[in-house]
Amino acid sequence: MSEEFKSGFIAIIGRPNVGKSTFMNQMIGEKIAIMSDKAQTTRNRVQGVLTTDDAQFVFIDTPGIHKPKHRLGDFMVKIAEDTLNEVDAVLLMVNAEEGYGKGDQYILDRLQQVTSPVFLIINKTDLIESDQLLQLIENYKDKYLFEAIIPISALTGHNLPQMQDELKKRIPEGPQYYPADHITDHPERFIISELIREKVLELTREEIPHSIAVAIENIEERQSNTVFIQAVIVTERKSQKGIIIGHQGTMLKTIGQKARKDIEALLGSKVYLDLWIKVKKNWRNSESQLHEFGFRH
Ligand code: GDP
Ligand code: MG
Ligand code: K
Repeated sequence: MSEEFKSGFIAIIGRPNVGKSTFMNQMIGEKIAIMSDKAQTTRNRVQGVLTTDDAQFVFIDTPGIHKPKHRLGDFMVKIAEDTLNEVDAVLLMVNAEEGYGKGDQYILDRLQQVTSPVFLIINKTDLIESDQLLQLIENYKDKYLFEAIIPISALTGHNLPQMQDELKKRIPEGPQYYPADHITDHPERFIISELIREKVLELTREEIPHSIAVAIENIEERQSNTVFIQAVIVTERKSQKGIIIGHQGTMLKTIGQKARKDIEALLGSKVYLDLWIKVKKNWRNSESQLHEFGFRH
């Protein structure tokens, strides 16, 4: 690996049908198309990984930035915002044909809280005239301080290489996070771990510091509508482990039950949650362990 290898996490947001999946397919190639059926459902957001000779782009389809509709809504919006602050770039995709709409304002308002650079990607430019495009760019310029405004056509591939160059300029030097042939993963991992962490903090009150982490070790669909999840709660001290387990395991059981209910609501399917606890001293100081615990996504 050369010294200038660059890598970054890039969140893609935008209303349904603006062309996010088409864009991913174009960027990552036909391999990810296998996932496209599943990508239509909320429970399998595609995360695509594009690896070139000198860069790795990890694309995350961030759920929950839209106006919350259900019980989990506020939490999801919070997670989405947290995620957007942790990534190296955010791509807000809009449909060139639709122009600027009310839904966009909600998203732009939320994005005001976001510290990562935000690119406006105007997609479907093959459907409009160039003077319309210029007008659209002018409109959006006034609404938000975008890092750049990039018109593309995900369908024809127009301007995609230029866009990739732009992105590469903005992502930091970094390691190759995933093997070159790794193209997708379960992006709900992070939300699931946060749901479990939330329950631990809620139920143990002040006794457990925020220094705990939750690692999702495995997510697997066993039968058609049951998801098997193996997760580990990581604490820094043995005494904390005792508190989380509780008297005869009652605390851990309650944490598991409550988390499972929320995860079932999130995924829209039955969940079997296998919850473990590990003590790992000073895990917070180790970069590789942070990565292992999913703090990068
Ligand atoms: P998503 O919901 O944001 O993932 O949107 P999709 O990728 O599923 O695209 C929605 C529709 O828009 C599909 O019919 C695509 O073929 C179409 N589409 C996507 N990108 C373009 C584009 O650049 N030009 C045109 N004309 N159609 C596009
Ligand atoms: Mg899609
Ligand atoms: K991944």
